[in-house]
Amino acid sequence: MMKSTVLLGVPVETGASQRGCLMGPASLRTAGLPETLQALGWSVEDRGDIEIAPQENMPHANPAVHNLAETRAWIAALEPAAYEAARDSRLPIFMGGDHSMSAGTVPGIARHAAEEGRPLFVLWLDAHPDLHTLDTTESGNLHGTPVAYFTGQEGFEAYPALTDSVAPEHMCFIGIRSVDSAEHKRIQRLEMDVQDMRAIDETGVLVPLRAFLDRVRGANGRLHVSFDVDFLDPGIAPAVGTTVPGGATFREAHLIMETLGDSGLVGSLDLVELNPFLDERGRTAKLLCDLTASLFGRRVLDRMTRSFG
Ligand code: 4U7
Ligand code: MN
Ligand code: MN
Ligand code: MN
Repeated sequence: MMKSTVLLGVPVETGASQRGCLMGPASLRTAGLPETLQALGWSVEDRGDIEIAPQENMPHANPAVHNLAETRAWIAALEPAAYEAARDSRLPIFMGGDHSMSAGTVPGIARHAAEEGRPLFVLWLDAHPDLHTLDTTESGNLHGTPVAYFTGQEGFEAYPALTDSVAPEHMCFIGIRSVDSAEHKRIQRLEMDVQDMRAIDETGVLVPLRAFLDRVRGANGRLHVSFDVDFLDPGIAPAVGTTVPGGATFREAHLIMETLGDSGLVGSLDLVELNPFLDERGRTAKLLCDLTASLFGRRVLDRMTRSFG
């Protein structure tokens, strides 16, 4: 288990407005993700890409909602695959694919955490909180719904029944800069730990990150990190359909990943929303690969840390 990872490709794009995320897993492999992790001393088992069967159209009371049957099928396929990947390795990576996939990966990880008797915490690195329900989404793009679903909110009768949810107080969002009004109300009602970009400007990334990691450690929790490419500033990461200006810088993002790696608390990772059709000479895929390397222990100079092992 020590320094072992499972890679799972999730070529889903039906949750996003633009096509292209389907190519995300291939782009991450082409950028050298498996070899990068091996060079850092990790054993890597690539389980290939998950597939779903073609789906019949499934209507919803909210007429904006589309690709509901596909999303439902992805969640059903991903929950057990994520559970098994967490059971079989120290730190599995789910290579997306749009963010609707986290509605499957996080519940699967939550089931494994429950079996270990540990609470699951989730760090959501994203420009958006993805807190819509099927009733509140205006775009109908289901990559905007995973957090509301896996924290057990109402309005998901059309998604598979949740076995294990994540407590809203076990969430931390960093990088937020695009929030719809229904999401804003939900954040306030659930009193979630949401660090917007203004907070990052004011304190830097380490103040809220360390406070969150202390909470995870104090609860003997297990941490899942969900990394949406639009967390990053579009100037360094153009390969995403939902760019929002004013995102995390190169060093802010690496510092987060390095600090997460040093903590030894991370048990699973989503890399989502990479749209290679929009990339420039593979630079976003390579950046994601390097950020993952920082989480998996790549350092400029060694330091005394807990880390892996
Ligand atoms: B992503 C949005 F309106 N909130 O619902 C929506 F701003 O996974 C965006 O974070 C959702 O990229 C973005 O469509 C989902 C929009
Ligand atoms: Mn385990
Ligand atoms: Mn997202
Ligand atoms: Mn986003």
